[in-house]
Amino acid sequence: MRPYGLEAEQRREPLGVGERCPRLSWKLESDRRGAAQSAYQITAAERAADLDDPDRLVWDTGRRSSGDGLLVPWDGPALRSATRYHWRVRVWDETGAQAGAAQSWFETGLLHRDDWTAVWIGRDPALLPHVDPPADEDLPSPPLASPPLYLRREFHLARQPVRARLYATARGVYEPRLNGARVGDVEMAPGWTEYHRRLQYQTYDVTDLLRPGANVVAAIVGDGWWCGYVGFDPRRPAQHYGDRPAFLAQLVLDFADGSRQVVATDGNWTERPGAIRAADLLMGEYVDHRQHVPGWDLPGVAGFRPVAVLDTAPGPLVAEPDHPIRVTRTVAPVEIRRRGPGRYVVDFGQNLVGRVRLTVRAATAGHRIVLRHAEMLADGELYVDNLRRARATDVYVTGGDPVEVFEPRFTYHGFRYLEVADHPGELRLSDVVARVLHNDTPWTGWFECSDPVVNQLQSNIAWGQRGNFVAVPTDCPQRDERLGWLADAQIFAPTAGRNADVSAFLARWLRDVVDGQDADGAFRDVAPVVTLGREAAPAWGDAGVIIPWYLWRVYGDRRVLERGFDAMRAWVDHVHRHNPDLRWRNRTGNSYGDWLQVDVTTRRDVLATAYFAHSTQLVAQAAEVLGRHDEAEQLRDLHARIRAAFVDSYVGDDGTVEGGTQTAYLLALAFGLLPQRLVPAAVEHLAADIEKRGHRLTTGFVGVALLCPVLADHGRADLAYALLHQDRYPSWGYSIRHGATTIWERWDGWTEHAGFQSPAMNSFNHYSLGSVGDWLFGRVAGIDQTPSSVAYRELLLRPLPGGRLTWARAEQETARGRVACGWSMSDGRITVTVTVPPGSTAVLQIPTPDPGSVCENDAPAAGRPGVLGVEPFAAGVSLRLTSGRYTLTATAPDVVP
Ligand code: RAM
Repeated sequence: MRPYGLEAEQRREPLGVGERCPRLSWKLESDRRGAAQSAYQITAAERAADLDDPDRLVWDTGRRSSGDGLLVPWDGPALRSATRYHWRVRVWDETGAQAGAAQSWFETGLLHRDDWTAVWIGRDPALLPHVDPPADEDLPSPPLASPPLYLRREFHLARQPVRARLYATARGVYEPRLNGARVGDVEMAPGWTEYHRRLQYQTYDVTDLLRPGANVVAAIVGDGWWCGYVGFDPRRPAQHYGDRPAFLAQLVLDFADGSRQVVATDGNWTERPGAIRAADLLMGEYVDHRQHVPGWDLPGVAGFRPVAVLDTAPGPLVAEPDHPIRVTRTVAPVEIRRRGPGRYVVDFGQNLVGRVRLTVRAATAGHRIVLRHAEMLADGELYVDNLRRARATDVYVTGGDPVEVFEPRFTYHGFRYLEVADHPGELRLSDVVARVLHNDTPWTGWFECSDPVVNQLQSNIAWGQRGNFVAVPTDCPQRDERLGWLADAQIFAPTAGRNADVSAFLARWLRDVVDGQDADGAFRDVAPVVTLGREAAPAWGDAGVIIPWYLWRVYGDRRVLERGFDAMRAWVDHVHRHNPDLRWRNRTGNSYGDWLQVDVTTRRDVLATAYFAHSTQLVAQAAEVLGRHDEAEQLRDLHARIRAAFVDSYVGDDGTVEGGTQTAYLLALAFGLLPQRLVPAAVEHLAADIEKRGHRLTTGFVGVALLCPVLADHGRADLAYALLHQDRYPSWGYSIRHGATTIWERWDGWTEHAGFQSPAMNSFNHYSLGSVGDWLFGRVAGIDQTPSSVAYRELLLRPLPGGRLTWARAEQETARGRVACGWSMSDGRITVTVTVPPGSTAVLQIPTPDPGSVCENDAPAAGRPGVLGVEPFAAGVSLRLTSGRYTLTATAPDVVP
């Protein structure tokens, strides 16, 4: 058994950790059945070599009895700023024998206020009227503010530093540079947070970019979320944050003799506009290569003007705590069509989020190429109506070089199609490539099955996640919105956590959610808060309870509960205070109901009250985890009373739920609101509604997540599969049949009978309706955990053969290690293969009509190593397993297609 995947604060070898007591984690792997950790020891030192010298350790936990390697908080001496700590973990196995060891490092950021000497710099306000953006019909209207800043500072080094770090951030978005080279690979830094409360700085290792003699540290700074267009607010967002971009950075150089030199932003920096004449997240970027100053970020360049010091207080700086935005892959075009002289439509074959890189050859200077982006085509031309005010247009003016490469920096678009207009020559497939960007959350999940349509669904879900985990979890990436809508995030979080490690990303965004909470305890519909100032709607505000609970359950992140608990509690108290009769009818904000449901209307008070009960129950559970037993007791009592009120007001003696919609039943069943005796009848009513509609759904954002799970958990897997395989409108399959490569916002985004939905709200890349992804992993393949398990400590493996599928399998890199579950059926046998990581146990339920038929290698399963028990359960056999890999077979179940 050996530890691997070592992380500090949920990231591998992070630079610039801001936590005073960072938490260390590792995973385990072993081929041996029953392998488990019984103890660990962590040692840490400032030099890797010192890990072997007990006298030079800065921290030694000694041998600690524990089965977990999950988020162990540093409890050694106080950490120093800007210091690398190497650490090693050693583990002992279940027999008490010493097993493997592994090592890693993390580096602290600037932990103290007075570590910062930098001040905010920007363009001298007196110069602003003299640097107009270019007048061009393809620029956004109303015109953007002044062009991005090109900032530089020359300095001299007597010798080579042994270590150099750049700590930087912007009011705006920035790209750092050193001696003519780009620093790092982070895009759209510093990301988007509730800037008035927290502004993230990034840390870069720049040791290799420096040299003795003259050096230049530089940056380009654009408007970004700080002062560009954000959301659907038509105002320039000076109203949100500020009216002009600014930059703050500190280059810290350490020399072999222990001395230190700091180059920080101050009045000695200089500035001028450069090739990027305008840049905006929604509108696009305008680059005039003729304005490029060669070598502008190298020593000895003239023509720059002094900057102004805009602010001497650094502000609420925090170290970036999660994976930054990066370009994670490129996508080549599948087709280019010429639509007129110099005008081409490029198809990338995939709705994606990022921007294009265009290579232009041998154009004369001053040639103006216009790039527009769209998700869909109409009659072979870009369909851009649904982008609303987002112009998503990039302009590149050639500089006359033999080969020029254009890629915008400070904008991103959601698109599958690109129009290149006024291209000077023949546009070839190799001249253009799409660059995909998003927060670089490590990919941790893989699902596959025998049906290509379901695999396409999984692919669409994954692309929706990539495209919308950009700075914050956004609703959509293309139109003038891109906001951190709370319901979308809570509905999709369980699916997101299957595909990728979203622990640090969501925990960071939750701070924005909490920052947006008002004094009465109400969250807002979006975080960071822009435009939408009212209290959040039911199922929207509840994200502030559901997501922390989710991060605890799936990642074992207790700190997120500790820090979030008061806010969670305040939210439930807020709803309670305004709804003393326990039906949530007051203070429902914009009450969106079951948003974008079809053909039906789920009653808002039914949905709201169900969510009130659900959130109250989760806060009670969180209180229990945190040892706040009295509060837990009160909340359990409140939950029981809300549940009684729900039944009293909305549930009939025959198991009907008020309104009779699929979502009304799903909420009542999923949240456990019905008396047990009424559950079978409620399931029948739900099933009858689906059947009467010819196996079609009516659910919107809220209900859809519950649809397949509730059906499968109540003996109607046949209907869950019928919905999964449905390809008539409305269904997932319908969009796929019509070429969808992402999840659409609306079931009727485009239909044969009505064409495009209203362009006022019609995104083709919205992940909410893709929340079924959790069920693909959790039931179709079968990876789940028992209700009391945390971070997959006790797996619940429940493969569910059904529908057209002959096999399915999933793998997940969990916080403890690799989990796998898959099944296949042939020749009257079902074969199930599972992987249980060291330290975990599993309850594996194999559906089979013949409990005695379960074998491994032709031997009865009972008595095989690692098999702790075999018992019949309703539809098959339940096995208790220790860690290890298993391949079991049994008589195949009868599956009604
Ligand atoms: C839309 C957003 C989002 C949804 C809200 C209610 O504008 O796209 O997805 O949560 O409305």
